[in-house]
Amino acid sequence: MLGKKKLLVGGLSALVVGALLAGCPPKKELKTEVGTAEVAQKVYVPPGKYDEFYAFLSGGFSGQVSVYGLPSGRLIKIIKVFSQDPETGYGYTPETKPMLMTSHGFIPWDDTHHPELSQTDGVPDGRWLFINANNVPRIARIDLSTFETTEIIEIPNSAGNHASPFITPDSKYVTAATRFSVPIPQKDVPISSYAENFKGTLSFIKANEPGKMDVAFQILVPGYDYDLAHCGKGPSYGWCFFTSYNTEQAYTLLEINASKNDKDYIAAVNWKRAEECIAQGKYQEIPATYYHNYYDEKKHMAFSEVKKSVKVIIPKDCPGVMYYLPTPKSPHGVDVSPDGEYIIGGGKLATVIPIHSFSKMLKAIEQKAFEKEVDGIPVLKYDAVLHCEVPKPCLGPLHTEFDGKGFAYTSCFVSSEVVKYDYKQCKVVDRAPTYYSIGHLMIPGGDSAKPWGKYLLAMNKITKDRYLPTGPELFQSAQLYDITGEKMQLLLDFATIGEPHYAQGIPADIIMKNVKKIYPLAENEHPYAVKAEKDARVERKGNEVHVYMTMIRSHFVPDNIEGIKVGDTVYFHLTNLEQDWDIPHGFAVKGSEDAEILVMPGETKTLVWKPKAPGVYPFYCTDFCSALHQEMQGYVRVSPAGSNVPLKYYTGTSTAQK
Ligand code: K7E
Ligand code: CUA
Repeated sequence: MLGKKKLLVGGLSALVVGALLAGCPPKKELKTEVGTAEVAQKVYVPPGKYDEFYAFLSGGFSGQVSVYGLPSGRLIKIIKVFSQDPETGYGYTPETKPMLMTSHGFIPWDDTHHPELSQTDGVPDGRWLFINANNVPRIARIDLSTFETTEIIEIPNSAGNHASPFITPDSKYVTAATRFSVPIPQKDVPISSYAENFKGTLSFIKANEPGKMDVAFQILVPGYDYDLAHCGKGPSYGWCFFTSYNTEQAYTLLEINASKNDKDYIAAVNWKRAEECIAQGKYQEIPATYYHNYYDEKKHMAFSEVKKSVKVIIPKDCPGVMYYLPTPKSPHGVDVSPDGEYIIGGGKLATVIPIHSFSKMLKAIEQKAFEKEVDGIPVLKYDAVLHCEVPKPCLGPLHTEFDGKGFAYTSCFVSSEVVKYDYKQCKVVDRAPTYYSIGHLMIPGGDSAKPWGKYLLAMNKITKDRYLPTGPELFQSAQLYDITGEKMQLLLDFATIGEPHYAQGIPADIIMKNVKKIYPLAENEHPYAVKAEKDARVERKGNEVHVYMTMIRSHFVPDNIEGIKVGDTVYFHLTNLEQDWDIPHGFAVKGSEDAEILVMPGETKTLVWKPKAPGVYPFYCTDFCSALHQEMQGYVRVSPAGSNVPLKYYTGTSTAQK
């Protein structure tokens, strides 16, 4: 750990330096420790040489995103998104709390399923990662130069934002849809009035301008469960496809009542047509309250705005905006081939994998090959849109990715395997077991127009006997396969954080070249920033005390503060004056009810503290920043309410006080 930090050991003797380093041997010693130089060579792998890809895995119920290097499977980062993070103070500090504001108030948690990289011309471009929140419907944008969440938009008229945030090839929109149909707008009705009162929405969210995410429009649809999505590309550009189940419209014991129909639907939405209808005024503006939160990287602060209405298209008022494609048995995943022609459904209860043809779909629409209409939405004839059913693939097919060489790979939950097939010929060519119960799978670029197609990552729900037991809960895992040959080859498995659902992968160099190393201090516009130690100060405004504090290896200014009183609210505004890569400082004060904060070079963050009893309280740096990190500490003296101890503060000698 110390190897990468700059050591400030000035005039200390070699012996003292040695002692300071005890427990944190520099890299050279580490190599000898693990054995021969050869072994050490294998342990030390230069980034971008050995790890060819970044993999972004959703955290499921952790609410975050975890980042791994592939093919090593090494965890390199947890990106905080929808859950408060005590490691950094995300969601605790006044700067970041607005990010988690919603129409339901401050929400410190959510359930993330589907990361989706931004694309240019159908290819992941490494600018942003989007991810959905299921429970309180939201979509977040993560900036991949900082690996920080910079924007969150709430989705109104929605519940269970699962078919989200799948992207159009130009990053114009990301999708959102209701997994749970609900009364729209919400009202107090009997649950048994489901068929009459419950509806779904398919939403298109503007995604290509940072800081300007917004609900472009929603389509009001029959009250089914809309499950997953993927958008068309190439010839099918302008369309997005959403699976639905529960066309039975059951509202209790769905495992039986929503599994009756032989086929449910994939909804094919023509969003170009929707744009025309919006332009022609064929929509209703419906009142809806929802939050849009964004992070200003210069002010180092998040802001919220409340939106009040949304444009809703009723399908019968906008003919041609959508069609239903019958698809066997409660489909789950829907995936579009790199050439944009094939739409593969994952019938989780089906015994076949149904593949629809986009060109056949267009022809069927032209010839009006409809079997019926639901609420103004034509249902196309199954045979008229079907390319083929892949025979005897596996049990419980869920999700599909592509290798760019004409093969599709589908995860099969029930039979715990990946099946590889030629999707034009509809012929299975290989299968590989997974350990166990695979959900999603991911090939870098595997849902895009140009898959990189070298590795396949399986994300498994169950590990059973594969790892050391850890009490009642055994974690989830991922497995990496080499898919360059005819046969898939299992390379390794590794533990995951939370329960990853989907993932995205991208070549390392695309991201590496844009990674930000510091926040320039000169650009820091935080209202409580101080850019030099001489400007550090403490100001009282009634019961509020604002501490403008700096941090640099290895001290705080000021590091002694007196004249704080019980009943005060103390705001420690910390600016990290460092301008070197990877030198954060942390801050914690005894008795603080919030998490610590970690302040990046050039950044300002605030910790709020309400001391409850007189005494002297220590504070310290929490991040091992130099050999003298343990010296990076200070004291606050707290006096009784109403005492007349004057406010003073200093660092160094007590004569430096004001
Ligand atoms: Cu299949 Cu939420 Cu995409 Cu889990 S979902 S696996
Ligand atoms: Cu600063 Cu440790």
